Amino acid sequence: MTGTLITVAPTGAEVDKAEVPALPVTLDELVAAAVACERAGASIIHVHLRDDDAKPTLDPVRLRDAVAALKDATDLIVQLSTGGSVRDGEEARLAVLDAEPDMASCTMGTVNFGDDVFTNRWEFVVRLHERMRELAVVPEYELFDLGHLAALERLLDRHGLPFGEHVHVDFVLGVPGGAAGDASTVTAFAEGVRRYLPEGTTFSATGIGRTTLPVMFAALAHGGHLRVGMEDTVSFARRQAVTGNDQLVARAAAAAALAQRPAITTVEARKLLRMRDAD
Ligand code: KMH
Ligand code: ZN
Repeated sequence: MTGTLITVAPTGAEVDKAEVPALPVTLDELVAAAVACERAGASIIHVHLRDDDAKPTLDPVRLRDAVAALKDATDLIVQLSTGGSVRDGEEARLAVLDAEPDMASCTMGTVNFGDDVFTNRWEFVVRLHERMRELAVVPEYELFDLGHLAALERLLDRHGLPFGEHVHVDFVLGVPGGAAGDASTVTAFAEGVRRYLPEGTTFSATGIGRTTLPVMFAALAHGGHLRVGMEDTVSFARRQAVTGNDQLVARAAAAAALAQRPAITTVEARKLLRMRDAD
């Protein structure tokens, strides 16, 4: 068993800056958060951008600028979200890949998302998977429901392995409309990975809102990796707001160290995920 890969998802598309002033939304805030999170133990940053009004955007120039700025200031693996917000269209989401990130997310199916629907048609998932391979971008397959495991098995069976031939998935648990964020659900997903996905598949897990801690501890117990960040939770403890993304990363790193699987470095993470610049 390896150490723990920690991904930080600092911003997301849903949290309102006006309600959560600590949310990083400008490029300067994003880079400052990234630097602090790398210091605290993160090796991947999962990026959503905001516009000048702090609303979600997939603007191609902003995406390129963000990739460059993050690479300039940190050694973090830059993973762009192709999920965007529930209002983004397929072409704009696919065009995210043109910003040449190291990694990108690829959600394995449509899921109810609170009062909205996060749409991921099969044909669109296939296009994302194939375009990422063409561009040597490593996917992180996002699983919001158990059925997404079977969808990923089908994708790999029909369309082949991703770039690098290593499969990495992330369980996104506790979304209202998706799989629950509790220990037994993490167990079901971890067993599903072993049953349906290629040997050596790695997984991380994140729990939305108050499911953060049970999901974190269960993922560590199953030898999994961790994703944390203000995309997923803005509350550190009961009646205690998160002060910054690095606070969540530091807590995840401390839990990983207690589990005898300390946070791995960005160099180790690149090797684990078979990235194009792993050596
Ligand atoms: N914002 C959600 C609708 C991803 O980044 O790939 C989708 C999401 C998943 O956050
Ligand atoms: Zn996201």
